[in-house]
Amino acid sequence: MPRTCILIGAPIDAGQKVPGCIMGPAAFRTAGLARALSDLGHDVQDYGDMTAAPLREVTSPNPAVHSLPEIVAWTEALAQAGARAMQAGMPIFLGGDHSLSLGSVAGVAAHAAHAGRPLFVLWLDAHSDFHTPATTQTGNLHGTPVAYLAGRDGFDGFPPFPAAVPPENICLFGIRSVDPEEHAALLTHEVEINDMRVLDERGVVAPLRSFLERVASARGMLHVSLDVDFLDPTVAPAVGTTVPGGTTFREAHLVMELLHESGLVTSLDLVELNPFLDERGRTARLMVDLVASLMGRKVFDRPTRSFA
Ligand code: 6HN
Ligand code: MN
Ligand code: MN
Ligand code: MN
Repeated sequence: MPRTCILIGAPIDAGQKVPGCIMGPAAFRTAGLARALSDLGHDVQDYGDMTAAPLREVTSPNPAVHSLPEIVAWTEALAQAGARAMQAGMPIFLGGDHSLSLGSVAGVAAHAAHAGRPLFVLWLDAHSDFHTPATTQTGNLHGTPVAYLAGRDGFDGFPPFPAAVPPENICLFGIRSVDPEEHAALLTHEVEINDMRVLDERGVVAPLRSFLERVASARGMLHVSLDVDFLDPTVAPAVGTTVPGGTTFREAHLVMELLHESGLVTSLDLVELNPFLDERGRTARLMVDLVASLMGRKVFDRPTRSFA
């Protein structure tokens, strides 16, 4: 089914310390994202790159935290843009580091609450991103969006999250790096955790299908947040936080193909691409190819589903 895809550039890099993510939106465009989508029959509207809201004076009790005013300003701007874009189609947020999801998911959650539909979040990442600004040791706020969308405390200065996503509606998929504070907090929240240990044993298909069945039976909306480091660094080197032992090229495509088959995805983040660390654009091109799989590109287009 043709969709209206709305590209929203979010050149934000203040959520971490490695320079380069700011070039992410340009790299996605250079790698042919819009063309890949329109070739699949989708209508593409590129809203261009956003800028942050005006900076306000905000401080954190945790001295490690840096760039708080910038991230709060981006969160406000992206939440507004996200909620508006949801009325017009399927927003695709082009990062930018993962702190952009503080805003993108806030906007999507506001829309879902307004529409009276439950929101589910699939987090494709090496990391759990479950710190709060109060618990982060690095002070890098790209490690916090899952805690924010789950409604955890510790986000003083941020706009209140519009409608907290129930932990059981959140699925962490592919994780293999969890800090002690995140681990402790995850033990008291019923987040669905498919870490690499689970994916090694069960593969990607069974755990993903069971999550998607829950989304479908709740008639939920589904936000997918794709961090480049979900992939193994051998296939996707262009990210500042590589962790070995990630998903393979084919596993990642299979995840995308299953998501397409489900017809459930209503919004998407593409985050953490650092073009300065890339090798002749291969990571940017792989990310675009993954989006194409998510939006319906197939090796062979079978008339009926044959893997049910
Ligand atoms: N990401 N847990 C580490 C930290 O600095 O808090 C890494 C965060 C990575 C963030 O995946 O977007
Ligand atoms: Mn992340
Ligand atoms: Mn990550
Ligand atoms: Mn940490």
